[in-house]
Amino acid sequence: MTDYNSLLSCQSPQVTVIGAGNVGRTLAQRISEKNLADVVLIDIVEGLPQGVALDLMEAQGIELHDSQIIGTNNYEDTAGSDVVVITAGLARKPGMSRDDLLQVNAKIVYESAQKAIKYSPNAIFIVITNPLDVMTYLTWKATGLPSQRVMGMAGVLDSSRLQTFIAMELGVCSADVSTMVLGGHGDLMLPVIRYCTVHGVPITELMDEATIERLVERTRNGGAEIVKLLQTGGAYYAPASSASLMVESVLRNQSRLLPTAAYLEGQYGLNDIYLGVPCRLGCRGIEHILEVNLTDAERQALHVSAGSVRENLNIALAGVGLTPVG
Ligand code: TXD
Repeated sequence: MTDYNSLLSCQSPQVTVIGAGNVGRTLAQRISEKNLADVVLIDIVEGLPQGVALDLMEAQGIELHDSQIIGTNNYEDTAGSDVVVITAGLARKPGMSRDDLLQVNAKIVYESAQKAIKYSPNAIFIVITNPLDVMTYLTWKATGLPSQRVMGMAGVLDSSRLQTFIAMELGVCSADVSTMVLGGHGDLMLPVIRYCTVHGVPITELMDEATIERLVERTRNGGAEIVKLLQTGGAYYAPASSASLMVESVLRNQSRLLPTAAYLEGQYGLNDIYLGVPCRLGCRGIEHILEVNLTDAERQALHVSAGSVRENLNIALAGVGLTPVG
């Protein structure tokens, strides 16, 4: 007789979110409400992740999802996760740049990644903590995973911000606007205007140069604009949506082509660095890095952005006792 019980796997996918602050808790909400996975929310502050998880669970019957959400201060409870998202660290205060967070967050992220990999050796890691490209590299080092299994979220957010600004300027639906922002998640990020379209129509045919430049500047300052308005803390709704898109592409093996901080080994003429480039994301993590054609000026801008990431990377590596890269 067939043993039907043995055929059933009762295991839902599990995502650990490290850091139960604004981004982490909003991401837990997005993941659960989309029914993507069960969520383990972990934080260093006692009671915080437990309280947030309970609050989210108390909406389950209204939001009608099946995800279990638990909060904990103990890495043992994160065991067997399919995806680990790192949001732990300090957020920006008004007047602070992303790079000001470097030293403190380096230690937090490096140690969190080391603890998480112990209990979830098969996980794919998605890093959110700033400065993003540097923290993603540290996570790769800390976990010892193949680079395809470690990635950073920033390009989806930066592209989504530019998408929003173009849609607002033209009075069209954001869904019809397609944008591409590459490079580091900092003031030197590279919005590639030639690849931005409204339903296939290049935006250069719809807006003059000065308008495009204004929207590009607003994108570069997109995080700071919100920090200034909020006064305490930074953006978290759009960052959480961006991260949940990446989690979804991995868990559902969707092969979405998303700008992702990926480890480069010669692509775009860059080596041994994590930087934002278009990637196909699926169940194995980064399944392909797409090398789009860049003009000389765009390529140079990407390399300048990489140079600034590398400077911070070397400071961060030294801070956690690792050898700087060339
Ligand atoms: O595009 C992007 N990558 C980003 C990055 C977009 C938005 C925010 N970005 C960065 O994410 C931001 O600059 C911060 O570095 C992180 C988290 O931002 P968030 O707004 O969520 O910060 P909070 O609300 O201060 O939450 C951080 C939480 C808080 O609850 C701390 O107690 C916790 O992190 N924390 C820790 N958790 C676990 N383990 C350790 N060691 C730890 N230290 C702090």
